[in-house]
Amino acid sequence: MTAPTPPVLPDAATLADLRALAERAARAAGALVRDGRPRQVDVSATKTSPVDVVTAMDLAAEELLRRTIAAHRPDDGILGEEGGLVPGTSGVTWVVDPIDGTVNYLYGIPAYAVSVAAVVGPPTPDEWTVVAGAVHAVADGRTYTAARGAGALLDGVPLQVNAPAALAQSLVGTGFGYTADRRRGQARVVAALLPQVRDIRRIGSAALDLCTLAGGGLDLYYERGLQPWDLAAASLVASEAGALVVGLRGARPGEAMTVAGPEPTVGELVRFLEEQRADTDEA
Ligand code: LIP
Repeated sequence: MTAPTPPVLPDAATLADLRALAERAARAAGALVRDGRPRQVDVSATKTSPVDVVTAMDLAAEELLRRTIAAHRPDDGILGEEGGLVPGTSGVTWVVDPIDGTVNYLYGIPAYAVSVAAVVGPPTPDEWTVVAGAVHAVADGRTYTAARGAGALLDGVPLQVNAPAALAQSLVGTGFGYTADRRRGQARVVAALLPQVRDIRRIGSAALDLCTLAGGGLDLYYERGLQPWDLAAASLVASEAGALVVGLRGARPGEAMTVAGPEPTVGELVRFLEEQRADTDEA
């Protein structure tokens, strides 16, 4: 089987423009989410289960993201959690999550983010290359950004992951799905891991998990079940901050499993997760 042709990356100036637009759009949608949050947030709909919720603000924020991006780059495609894929003709597609951490937003827990990524190549997670992104932490107003080969920043300050610690000294972030079958398997894996690490943190937003890792607030992160929009921008922030972001058994990071952290400890976690068959819903 021939190796896939590496994508043609945009030049440095274009990457900087994409990064700036990602930040502008994420901040604009973040202001709407923050200032427009009613005292009582109502559920507009549910998706994969009664606890996988959509709010009116998810829909409004995604619409603002789409308008902001289209105003500056009308030929680009846009894939959003709520509105799906609107293909483009430029070779650039935007992958957006209007509120990552929707349950936290619903409950008023200050850990939710707007995620905006620019990818090149086919608009499918197994084939695209993330080239720029921004994750805006709505509650504290901070914004993580990255461009491929140009580093990761938090409000303009460079980010660097922690030096690798032994697994037993590592603070590990993770998350859990919305269905009982998936959570049963995830409970099995986290129960086996917990005695072997410093501690576990469950922030409730994959985008903030990966950005927290990028800034040294976590040593490692893993999660099964991430959607492309949860992962796209923050995976670039983490990798540009020095993390390896992978799947299991040589796979790309994605829905089956995403693991992130510095070498060599991330390799220890990958081997543990492979032994636990953590990329299945086996109880
Ligand atoms: C969330 C993820 C989080 C995961 C939650 C949920 P959402 O995305 O960011 O890591 O543990 O179950 O999937 O649904 O808030 O966009």
